[in-house]
Amino acid sequence: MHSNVNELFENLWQNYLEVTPSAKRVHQLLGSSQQADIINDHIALRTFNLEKIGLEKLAAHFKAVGYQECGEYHFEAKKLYAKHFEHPDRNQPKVFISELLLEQCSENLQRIVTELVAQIPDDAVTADNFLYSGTHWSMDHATYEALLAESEYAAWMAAWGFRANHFTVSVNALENFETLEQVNQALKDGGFLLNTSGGEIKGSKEVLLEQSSTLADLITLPFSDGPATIPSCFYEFARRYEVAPGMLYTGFVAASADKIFESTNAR
Ligand code: OOG
Ligand code: NI
Repeated sequence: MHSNVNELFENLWQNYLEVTPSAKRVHQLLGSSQQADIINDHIALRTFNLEKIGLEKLAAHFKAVGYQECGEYHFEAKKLYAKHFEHPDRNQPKVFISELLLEQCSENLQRIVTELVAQIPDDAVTADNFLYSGTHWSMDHATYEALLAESEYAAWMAAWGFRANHFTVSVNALENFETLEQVNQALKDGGFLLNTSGGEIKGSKEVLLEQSSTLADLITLPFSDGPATIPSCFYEFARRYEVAPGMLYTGFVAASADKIFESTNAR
């Protein structure tokens, strides 16, 4: 595991860029000339709730660089459970980790996922690079489609594996924009497609957090029986409101998160 938080995030960022070419263009569009105002509010990772690779196994890598558990979230319809983590250094991004609750899924899905996960070497899970190691298995296109028919989340996870599925621009820190509406307009003017599930803006000032996101980039993945183009990763934008003077809300909002997950849906 990494012991340096900045090193961990630099690796997660480079790995995310490999499958999210639009991220660079987002920075050009939103950042000031020096780009020093692009601050990450949070990142998110996904997994399956099998003992070998469950949420806590991912969390251990963040705890090793000083993160602490801060909140938990339930997504009944999507069969997901999540926690968020914060670093004592408020400038470090928050971390949102979710897991698919396999016992609530079909036997076929459970069988497919168990077979994929069995191919991960035990020592891969504690290795420095685990959180940006991608997949440890090969999969054919029919298997991806079978997962997709039941759970978009399961299909995404089987295709892309362990990596940050999004980074999130802190709108509060931007110099050239004040509101999320302004950010969304600039993105649309720049040709980006936004996730409109639950509206372009999820949340409100009342729940202390407003969020929007792009639709995931479309990237060609080499399945075992040939390449296919599928959604990879996306970019999110978050504006936080004060809970007290000078103190921004640091949690997440389950109803909004439920819609953000859909940024990687098939289109
Ligand atoms: C995480 C979705 C939730 C947020 O900010 O509420 C989220 C995911 O898509 O894995 O990122
Ligand atoms: Ni997010």
